[in-house]
Amino acid sequence: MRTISFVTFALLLAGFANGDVSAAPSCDSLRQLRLPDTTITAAEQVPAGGFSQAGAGRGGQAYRDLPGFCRVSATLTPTTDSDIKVEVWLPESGWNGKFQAVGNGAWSGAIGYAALADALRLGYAASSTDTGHVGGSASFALGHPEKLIDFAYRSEHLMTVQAKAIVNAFYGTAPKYSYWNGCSAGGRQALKEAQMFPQDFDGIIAGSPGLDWSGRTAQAVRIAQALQNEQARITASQLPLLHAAAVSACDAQDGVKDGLIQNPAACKFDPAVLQCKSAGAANCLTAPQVETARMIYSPITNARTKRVITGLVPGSELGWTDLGWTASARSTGLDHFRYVIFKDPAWDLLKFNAATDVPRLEDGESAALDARDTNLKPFFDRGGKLLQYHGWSDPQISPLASPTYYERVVAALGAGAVEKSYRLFMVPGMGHCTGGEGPNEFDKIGTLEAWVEQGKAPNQITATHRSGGQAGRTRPLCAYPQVARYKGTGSIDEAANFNCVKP
Ligand SMILES: [Ca+2]
Repeated sequence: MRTISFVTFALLLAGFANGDVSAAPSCDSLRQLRLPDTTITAAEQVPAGGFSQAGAGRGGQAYRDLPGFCRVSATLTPTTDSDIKVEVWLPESGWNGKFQAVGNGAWSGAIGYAALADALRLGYAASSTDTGHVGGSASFALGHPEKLIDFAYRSEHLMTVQAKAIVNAFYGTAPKYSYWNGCSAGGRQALKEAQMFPQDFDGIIAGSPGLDWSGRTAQAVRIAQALQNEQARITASQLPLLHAAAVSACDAQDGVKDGLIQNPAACKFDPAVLQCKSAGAANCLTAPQVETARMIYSPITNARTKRVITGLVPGSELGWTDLGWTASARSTGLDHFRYVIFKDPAWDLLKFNAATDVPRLEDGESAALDARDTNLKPFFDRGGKLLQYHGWSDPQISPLASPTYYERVVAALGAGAVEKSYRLFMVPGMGHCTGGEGPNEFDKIGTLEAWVEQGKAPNQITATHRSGGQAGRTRPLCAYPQVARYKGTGSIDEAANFNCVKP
């Protein structure tokens, strides 16, 4: 038996309830905690500044400022094929009384230490999961349908349930508020939670969500396939040229020439303006390169369901260095077709056929990864708040997927219900989750806390652009569908000189 007796544990809790803080379960004793389908594998006190983690993506130096905490590791096994690793970090002192679950990226397969640390610094009890497998490939899914479900939504939900139980055991009280905070794949997880497990969180941050997960894989594979032809590739040195032309076409539409397109959805830009007039000309694109750019901006329509899978938008070009022939956009898309759709590790990009393969995306296991269900009513009805953001210059995940989903939710539930519970902030000039030319630093968790805990619904959020460590331009981010409009006087680098208005 891996448990302390229930009686012992209940006595410890009773001691805490009577005000005897020293009788609350110590970090050590959490090892004896018994939870369904859960094995606590470690519970150790980490002194202030004492955390370092090989493979955490940053050196120990990045964690020197962490307060002391109780680090709990657990393995969740909801099915015989499940192997879900979870960590729960519990501040030893200064707990803010709240719980924050942090999301993952791409195919994940790793605990998100940097995000856990960010939550801990704010006083949160926090948790993260590896989503049930190790490593960044989808090969885990081959022959393991239960592991794919763990990745799709089960690991995140069960992590949340068990982490709250661990919080309760350690502090002797349940968290006052619980939040999800994730971007990219973590934004997909965020929306899955809101859609499927409305009781898990009081507030959910869905950043740059891969909500049309499967559709995005088709976009990634289509582009990667086209770029097998070297003639079609736009070189890194040509991207600034294309970007300048796109911005030039639409920058002034929003009333301010500031290098930013406030509403790229309304920007009509044809890269043919850059097509070379003669062979060997410089500072121009060849006809195949123009076609590549058009493809990247263009949607794919599912031939069977007629659903439109949106593309990237003008302004995002500087981020196109990673499309198609390297790294993440290609591998996440390729992996989806290999291991989820065709279950064939030898499947190759060259086999992709949009007419026949795209309809497969909305079936079975593939569809289960998407987070496009509009039924947020149970989450809204119990008071849940959803804060979504997406950079317009996201080169990884179509930013148009976010307003498309928002509008579908409005159509399904009505504008009134959405107004009370859901805000989308599109961020001009922001890349994937962060970075880019526009003001892109803003307080997501603080904004959500104020909404959930004090009823202050955010209609605008001030964002800052930082370069070289210096804070520069500020600008309001406006609740969709509003956009920032210059008042006509004062610096265009000061948020106060802008209003949020209907476009
Ligand atoms: Ca502008």
